[in-house]
Amino acid sequence: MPATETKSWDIFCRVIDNYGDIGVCWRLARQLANEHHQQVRLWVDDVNSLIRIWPAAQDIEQQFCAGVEVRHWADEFPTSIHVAQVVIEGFACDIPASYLQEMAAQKRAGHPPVWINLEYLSAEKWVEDCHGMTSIHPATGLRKVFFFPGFTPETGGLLREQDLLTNRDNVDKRLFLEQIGVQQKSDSLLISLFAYENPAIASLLSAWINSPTPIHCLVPHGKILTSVNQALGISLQTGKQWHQGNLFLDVIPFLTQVEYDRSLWVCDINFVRGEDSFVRAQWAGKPFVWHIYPQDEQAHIVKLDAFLDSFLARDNNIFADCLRNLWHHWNEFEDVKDDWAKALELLQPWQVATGEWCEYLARQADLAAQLIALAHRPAP
Ligand code: TRH
Repeated sequence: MPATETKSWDIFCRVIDNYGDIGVCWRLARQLANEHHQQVRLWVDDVNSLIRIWPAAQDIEQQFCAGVEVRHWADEFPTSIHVAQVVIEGFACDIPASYLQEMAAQKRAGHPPVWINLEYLSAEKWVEDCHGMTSIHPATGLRKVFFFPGFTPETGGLLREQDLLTNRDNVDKRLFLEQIGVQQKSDSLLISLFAYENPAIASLLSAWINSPTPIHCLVPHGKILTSVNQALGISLQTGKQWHQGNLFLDVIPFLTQVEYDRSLWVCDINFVRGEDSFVRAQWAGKPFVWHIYPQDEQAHIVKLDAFLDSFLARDNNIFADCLRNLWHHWNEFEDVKDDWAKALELLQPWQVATGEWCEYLARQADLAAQLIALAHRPAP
């Protein structure tokens, strides 16, 4: 990769809930700093959510971590902050008024920052039309670019580090599982289970208990564990194991973001949610089931279908109906026992399709590279 001029970047991240907002911003910050040698400052309003996915971070106002300057974004924004050359609003969060004033001052001085709104991920068609659109801020005249991640070359792409696929292919499964304290049951299908609370888990667990193939499920501490406990009438905690019929459950600790990726690489099937884990499951290249972030008025179901349409349109997927049913029923809290049984019968074509989908995505420019290109493009 040709050397890129180093620019200063400010990334602003408001944590709405869970770990996806910080998950995406943190990956991006690390990649810009470490792979593209950019000078990156990440402003996050909830440092504890960062610590959850990156325990080396500390609950302090200012620190350097993994090559990134991390600042706590408090209500009172410091006045003495120099505006970066590139400013990213994570998921349409509003940057502080005083910072915006400084940006306007930079514009008046003849060097306005590149101002980018990094949007949420969606496979809907309109994303291609809106990606790269700009608007002029009425009060300051600053130009803002709307950057949409996505699954086609007409979008901003997906976060993908340069060595991601090589690291994935070289992972030492036995060693990694040992490191996280898991001993895989022999001949079992290894499944990672990350999802929101979901009553449909009762039917899935029942299918797994009665499965012809042994199922070894890794479930992290969190929302879906609550549903698992409710469904089974138990109270499993981190580090505990549970076994019934052909199901072996391991409650594993919440992993670092790097370890979490590895867990997806070594599992045979991954249940994921939200945005960031959903993308990482696609890079794992293994069959996955998506619990999409629920939105008002069922907007998320439109997004779910948009993704399924793209994913399933690529070739003659004999498992298309089966996958649609499984994903829909999982997201609509319905019984998934029969869907699961069919999906297992079609595991081989499912594996082929996820592998090919990953290759298709990997041929596209990645999100950080596209941001770099945007940041270095001469101003219009
Ligand atoms: O946590 P999520 O549900 O996050 C979000 C937020 O809810 C957000 O508001 C919403 O807009 C968005 O979804 C769509 O799911 P996500 O995006 O997968 O983020 C989880 C992060 O946690 C991801 O970076 C992976 C990381 N993670 C770990 O680091 N260790 C773990 O053990 C696990 C299970 C996840």
